[in-house]
Amino acid sequence: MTTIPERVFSGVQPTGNLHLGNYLGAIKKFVALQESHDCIYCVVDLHAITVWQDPAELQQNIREVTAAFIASGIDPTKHIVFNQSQVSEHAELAWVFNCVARMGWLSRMTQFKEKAGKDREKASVGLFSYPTLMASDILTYRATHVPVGEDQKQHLELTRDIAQKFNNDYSDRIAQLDLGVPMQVGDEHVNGYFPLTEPIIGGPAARVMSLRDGTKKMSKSDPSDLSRIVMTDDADTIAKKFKKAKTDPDALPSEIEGLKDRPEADNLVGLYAALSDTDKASVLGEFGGAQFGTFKPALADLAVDRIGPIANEMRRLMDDHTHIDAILADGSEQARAIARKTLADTKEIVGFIGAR
Ligand code: AQP
Repeated sequence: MTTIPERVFSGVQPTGNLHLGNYLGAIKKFVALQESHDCIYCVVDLHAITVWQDPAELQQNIREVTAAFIASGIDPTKHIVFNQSQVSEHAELAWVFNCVARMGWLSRMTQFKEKAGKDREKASVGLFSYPTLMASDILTYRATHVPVGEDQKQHLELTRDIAQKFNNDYSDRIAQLDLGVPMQVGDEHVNGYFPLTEPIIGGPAARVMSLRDGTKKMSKSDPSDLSRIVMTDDADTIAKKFKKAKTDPDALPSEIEGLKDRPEADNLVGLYAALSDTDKASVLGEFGGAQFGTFKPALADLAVDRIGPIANEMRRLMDDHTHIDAILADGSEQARAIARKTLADTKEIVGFIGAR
C-alpha cells in the first residue's frame, strides 16, 4: 500500500487493426476509471516501432488510436491524452531502468519470445527492452493503477520488480534527499520513490481470443483478418466474421462448467457478457440450449450496436487531423510537466549533476 495519490496510466500501441480485444480488455476500462481517478492515457508510438512501421501508416494509426480513445468516451479536457514520443522523459527514464533491470528478467518475458519467434537474432533490441520502456511509461507518472488485458500481466510484474529494485538500490539516497514515501512491500514497511503499481485486470474480456482459434489471443498482427473484429468494421463485416467464427457442433450449455474445454464457445459467451455488461452466467441463463446459429447473429447485433457508434465517431474525428493533433499536443504538455519532475528527482537520486 502506498501513500502516493492514486493515479491511473495505460497505453495502446498505434500498430493498426485496433480490435474488440483492445476495446473490451483495455479502452472500455479506461473510460470507466475516469469517474474515480486521475487518468493518463497514452498512444505508445515508441513501443510501436519495436517492429517495423511504415511512417505514413504510423501517423495514421497514432491518430486512429487517439480517435478511438475520444470516441469511446475518454474526456481529454478532464484527463491527459497524449502520444509517448512527444514526452522524451519516457525514453530517458527507460535508460535508467535498463540499468536497473536484469538480462535474466527480460529473457523470461513471454511476449518477447512470441513476437521474436524462432529467429531471435533478427529481433530489434527495442523489442527485447520493451518492458523497461513500459515500466518507464507507468513510473514516469508514479501511477498506482494500470488497466490492461491479461497478456500484459507479466510486464506489470516486471514494472513492480524494477520499482522495488530501484527503491532498494537507492534507499539511502532517497532518504537523504527526503524523496521517499511510505509503502508496504510484503510484510515490511519501507520508504521508496516509485510505487509498486497494481494491475487492473479482469472481467469476461480480460483475454479475448481469436475468432479462428479459441486458444490464441485476438491480436492486431494475426495474419487472418477473420480472426478479429476491427473497431472500424461495418455491420456486414462484423456479421460475416461472427458467422465464420470457429465453434463446435454442440448447443450452448446452461451452466459455466459446460464451457470447460470449449474455448471458442467460452470466448463468444465472454464477448457477449462484456458487450452487454453482464457475466457469462447471465448470458448462459439467457442462451443456454441455443445453437450457434441463433447465438452468433445475436452476438453480431450486439457488437454492431455497441461499437458501431464508436466507429462512426472515430471516422468523424479522423476527418479533422488538426483537432486530434491539438489534443495530443495539449496532453503532451500536461504530461511533460509531471514527467520533468519525476526525471529530475530520479537523476538526483542516481547522482547525476545538473538535474534541476
Ligand atoms: N485479445 C485481447 N484481449 C484483451 N485485451 C487485449 N489487449 C490486447 N489484446 C487483447 C489489451 O489491449 C491493450 C493495448 O494493447 P497493445 O496495443 O499495447 O498491444 P498488444 O497487447 O500487443 O495487443 P495486440 O492487439 O495483440 O497486438 P499485437 O498483435 O501487436 O501483439 C493492452 O492493455 C492489452 O493488454
